[in-house]
Amino acid sequence: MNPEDIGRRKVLKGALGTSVLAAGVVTAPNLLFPALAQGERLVPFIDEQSEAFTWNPIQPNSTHWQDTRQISNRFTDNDEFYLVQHYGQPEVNNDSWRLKVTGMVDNELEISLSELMKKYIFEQQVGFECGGNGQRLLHGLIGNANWRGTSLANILIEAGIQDGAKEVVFFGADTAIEEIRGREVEKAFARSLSIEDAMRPENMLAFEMNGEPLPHFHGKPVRLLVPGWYGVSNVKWLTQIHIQDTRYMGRFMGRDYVTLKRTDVGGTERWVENSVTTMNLKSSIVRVMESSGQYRVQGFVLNDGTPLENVEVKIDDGPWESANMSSRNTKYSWKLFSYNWQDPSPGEHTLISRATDINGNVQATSDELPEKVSFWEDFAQFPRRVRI
Ligand SMILES: Nc1nc2c(c(=O)[nH]1)N[C@H]1C(S)=C(S)[C@@H](COP(=O)(O)O)O[C@H]1N2
Ligand SMILES: [Mo]
Repeated sequence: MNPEDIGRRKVLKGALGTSVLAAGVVTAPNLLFPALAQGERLVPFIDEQSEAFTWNPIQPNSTHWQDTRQISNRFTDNDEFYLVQHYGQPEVNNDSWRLKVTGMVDNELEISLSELMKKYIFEQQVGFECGGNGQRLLHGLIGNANWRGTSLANILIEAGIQDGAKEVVFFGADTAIEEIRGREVEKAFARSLSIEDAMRPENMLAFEMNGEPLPHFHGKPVRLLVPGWYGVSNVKWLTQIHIQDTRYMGRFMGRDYVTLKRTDVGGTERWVENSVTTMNLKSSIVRVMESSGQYRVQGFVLNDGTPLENVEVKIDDGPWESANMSSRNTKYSWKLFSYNWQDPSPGEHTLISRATDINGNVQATSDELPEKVSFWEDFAQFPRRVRI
């Protein structure tokens, strides 16, 4: 599918949205991010990143990023939601698929898909980004969806975690030959959580995405969702949950998705490595719309679920001004915002946004962030340029 087709489909979606609105199902706040209406136009960004930006159609086994300038809806379509997979996209048969729960439990479990779909079901809106998302992709490794699935905590309670257990490891069906210290070994994609993190009630074994069975590329039939954490935690094609009394080591916990920062450690400056876990507070402007001389600046916020105090937008050297938040935002969704830009003067302008949470954390500029050499966790304020 080429970008023009996507554009056309968006318009179609917009038209459908309007008829739903006419039926009174959707309330006004959804209009914060409508698809392009008649007479509306996207004001092009003129910053370096935007000019270098390319958008590729979805291909099997490859990374896909959204064109964030097209974000027009609370939910990302399943076939636009970004894709990252390190070991390809394994074929998993729904009928023969089993989820095994093994290790330090009173009852080891082996659950079929139809059994799983009858247990402790709930739905929630969750948005997330890859820990490797960044300004170079205009933050396109991102998406927001409504998920339906089973409570992880309840499965773990059913299995009965034994005393002394420390860690819960989640294995995917996807494997690859990795060379580790000179030896070639077969490894499955895996991530782990402490028992405490694993027992959070919002953790979900998801089997539906936006009302459809979980698509193949997104981890069919079941994936883990750890709301508020970077995408790498959300193990796709999940087949085994193993409980153990030692820390799990592996490429995606200990080698990749590890940030390296220079920070103060009890009074001593040290280089610290941290496995990517909860999402840092981040906002970004994604598009500027113009209609009959009225300008609107739109963007998103992602974080670990801490409620926000506000999101502000600054134009050139002007003051920080509050943006409007969509009332449809939920604790773990992406949070869409919109700012009415009054009477911009002709010429070039710099637009920037920053989010503040209720604990007083303010999204930093890149200069204010501690020295960081890894590209993981790119959450600095992101200045954008437009010409009016
Ligand atoms: N089994 C498996 N799960 C995985 C991965 C993977 O390579 N294999 N990649 C992770 C990473 S790094 C990200 S960012 C998210 C992406 O999820 P999505 O492709 O559904 O957007 O899946 C995570 N889950
Ligand atoms: Mo990722």
